[in-house]
Amino acid sequence: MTPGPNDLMQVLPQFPLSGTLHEVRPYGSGHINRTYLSMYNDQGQLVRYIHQRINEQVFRQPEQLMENIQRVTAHLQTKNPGRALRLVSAFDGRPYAIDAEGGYWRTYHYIENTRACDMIESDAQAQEIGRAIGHFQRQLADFPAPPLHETIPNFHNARLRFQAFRQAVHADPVGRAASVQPEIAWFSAQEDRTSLILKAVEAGTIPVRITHNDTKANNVLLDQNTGEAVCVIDLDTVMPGTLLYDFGDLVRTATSTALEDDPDASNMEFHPSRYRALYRGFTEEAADLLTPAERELLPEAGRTLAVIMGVRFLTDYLMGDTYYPIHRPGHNFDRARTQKALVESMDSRIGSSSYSDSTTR
Ligand code: ADP
Ligand code: GN1
Ligand code: MG
Repeated sequence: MTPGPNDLMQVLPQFPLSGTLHEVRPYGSGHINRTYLSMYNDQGQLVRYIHQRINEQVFRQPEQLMENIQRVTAHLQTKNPGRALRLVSAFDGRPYAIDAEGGYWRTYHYIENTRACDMIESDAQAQEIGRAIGHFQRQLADFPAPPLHETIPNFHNARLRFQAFRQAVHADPVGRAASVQPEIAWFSAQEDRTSLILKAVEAGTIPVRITHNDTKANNVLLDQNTGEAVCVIDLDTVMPGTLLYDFGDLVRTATSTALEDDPDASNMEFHPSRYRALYRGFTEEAADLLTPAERELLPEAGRTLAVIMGVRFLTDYLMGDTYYPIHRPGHNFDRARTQKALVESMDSRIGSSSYSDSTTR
């Protein structure tokens, strides 16, 4: 048996898991939660689970968060039992367990024969991922009251993200602002355009629905053999939002030609045929949900999310890397630069006004 970290080893006995523990290891490339894979031997059968330590710096109300996830997974189970995330409740019936330091842990059944792609490799994959998120939207369209908790208030609020960015530039707590002036100037110039969707939400011209809010490509698991989308994961930010943000984060991550943290931003371009495939997949499922006002803003969505994420990465760089984990100096700055390069590539291919007509035909 390979021992895991102490805090995880403490909570495993609180869950009804099958058989004897064989191995535990860190898993996946998510930024926010600490994720582990465990393998159990149940009378010769391998049974796997995913365990996650909830990041309480990011999710301040873990019990509310888990209430949301319990409700959402239960709802998705009624729609498609074979293809929805399944929580394992603790012996005491709660959807989480607490370790000796007060840390919250949850357990999911591992979804076998799937993989999460950090970078999309084909138009077919982009189409599948678009379809999966469109389908997810449909499945949540009849989600029953009461409303879900807002696990991160104002998560995609461009105005507040730019405000935090300006404060970071001004405070410059680790003395990095002087060396990144061109990027500060470039992102600062994006604020008005990046606020278009927010303004439409505030004006009530586009509807607030239940959305995923973190639809980066690696949050859709694909069948290892067929490439078909099997399951949408990472449900921490499922809460009221706009479908445009979900489509936008798909565009940001599924139409890019480089990893989000590529140290050479010149590798990052917008890939038009991936966009067309993604749009096809998404609208195959979600076309009849879209209102005319949402359709009109859909072409702004990818650009909006890429700028918002770039601003968040650059803010974190300026603040001394307190939110996103980094694995090398300048990691967050590299992430910000790829987002800038992606937007510049979108603009240069399509013209700065819109990439709707030229890309969806
Ligand atoms: P984070 O919020 O840190 O991104 P995720 O919930 O996305 O955490 O999980 C991190 C990674 O773990 C995913 O990208 C995926 O590779 C893997 N993963 C999570 N849940 C499952 C599951 N139920 N089955 C298989 N793999 C999973
Ligand atoms: C985080 O959890 P993960 O790695 O899927 C972040 C997203 C960012 C993304 C950038 C709760 O997503 O908003 O787009 O990193 N999630 C949270 O890679 O902040
Ligand atoms: Mg994730």
